[in-house]
Amino acid sequence: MKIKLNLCHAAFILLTASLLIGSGCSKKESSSSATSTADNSTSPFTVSEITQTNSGDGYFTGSFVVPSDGISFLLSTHKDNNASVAFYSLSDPDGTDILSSSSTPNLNGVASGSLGGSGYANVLVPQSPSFSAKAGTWTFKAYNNDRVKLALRSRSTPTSTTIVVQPYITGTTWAAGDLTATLSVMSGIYSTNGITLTINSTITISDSQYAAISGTFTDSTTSALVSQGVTEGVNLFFIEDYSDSEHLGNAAGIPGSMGIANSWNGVLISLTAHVSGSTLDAQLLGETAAHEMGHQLGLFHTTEKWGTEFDIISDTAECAKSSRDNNDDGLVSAEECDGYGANNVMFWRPWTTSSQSAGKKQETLSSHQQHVLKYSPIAK
Ligand SMILES: [Ca+2]
Ligand SMILES: [Ca+2]
Repeated sequence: MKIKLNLCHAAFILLTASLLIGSGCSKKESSSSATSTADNSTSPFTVSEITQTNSGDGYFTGSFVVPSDGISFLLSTHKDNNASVAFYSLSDPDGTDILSSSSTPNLNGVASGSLGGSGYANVLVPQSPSFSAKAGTWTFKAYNNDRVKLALRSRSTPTSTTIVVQPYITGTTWAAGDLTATLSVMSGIYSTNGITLTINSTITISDSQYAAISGTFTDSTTSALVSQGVTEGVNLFFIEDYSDSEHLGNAAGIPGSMGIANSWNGVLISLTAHVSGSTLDAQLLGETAAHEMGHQLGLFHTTEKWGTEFDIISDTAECAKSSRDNNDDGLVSAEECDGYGANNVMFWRPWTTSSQSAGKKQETLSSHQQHVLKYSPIAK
C-alpha cells in the first residue's frame, strides 16, 4: 500500500509512552559545547547556537530572546552520533512551559522536541494559531546534546507570504524537465492557499548511489543527499525510488529542520511511485510534493489512517473511524472521508486512481493550516 508516510507516526502512536520520556530519553551527563549567541537584530531570519549551562541535574539549560517584532522560531537540539535528544521543558516569557501536559495549549507528545528524536528534535512556534512567538525571554531545559540551535524569524509581516523551494532529482530514468508540470501543480496548490512559491531550477544529482535510497534520514547515504540542501528554503528530493519502502514520499519531521544544512533539511518523494503508464502523474506528484512540504513546515495529517488520531488544528475536518469506516477494514480512506477532510493537502492517503480520474483532488488547506505556513520561520 502506497501512502504518504508521516515519519513521526510511530512517535505519535506512542503518545502515552511519551510520559516515559524521562527514562526513554535519558542521557549520560557530559559537558555540552557552548558558543556565543548570534546577534538576532540584523536580519529577519537568523540561525544561532544557544549557550547552555549544565544545571547539574542531568539537564542543560539555556535561554533566548524573541524581539518585539518576532514572528516565529524553531528551536532544535542535536546529537551528532544520532543518539536520542529531546527537551524537558520550554517556557515562554510568561513562565508557561508549552511542553508540559498541564499547560494550555501545549505540544506535549506532539513536538519531536517533546517526544524525542534520533540525533535531532525540535519545537516550532507557532505550530497552530493557539501558539505565538511571544516577545521576551524563553528558557529551555534540554537532555544531553551536542548543541541547541534557534532559527528565528522577525520583522516582516505575514500578510503576503513567499517560500523558496529547491527541487532536486536523482536517478537516470527521469530528467529535470519531467518535473515541470508537477512543480506547476504544486505551485498552484500553494498559490490557491495564499502562499507564493519561488521555485528554483531543479538540480540534477547524477551520482548513482542516490538513485534509490533509504527513507530513513539518519541513513548515511540519505543523510549525505539531504545535507546538500539549501538553507534558504524547503528542499524537495525527487528520488528515483526508495530502497527500503514503497511510500509516495516522506518528510524529515513535522516540522523538519529549517535554515541548517543537515540530515533533516528536506523531504523525499519517490518518482517510481508516481508513474502512470509511461509518464509521471503530475497531479498526484504535485499533491505529494505539496503534502510532504506541509509536513516539513509543521503540518500533521488532518486524520491518521485509523481515524482515531487527528491534527492539532481546530478548523480542519476530522474523519472518525467510529462513523466513517464504512467497510470496517480499520482504515479511513479518502472515499470514506469525502466531505470530512479528504480534499485536504494533509489527508493521510490519496484518492484512489478511479476517484482521481473522476477529478478528485487534495488541494485545500484550512485557514489555520495557512497560518502555520505563513508564520513559518523559513517563509518571507
Ligand atoms: Ca483538526
Ligand atoms: Ca475503511
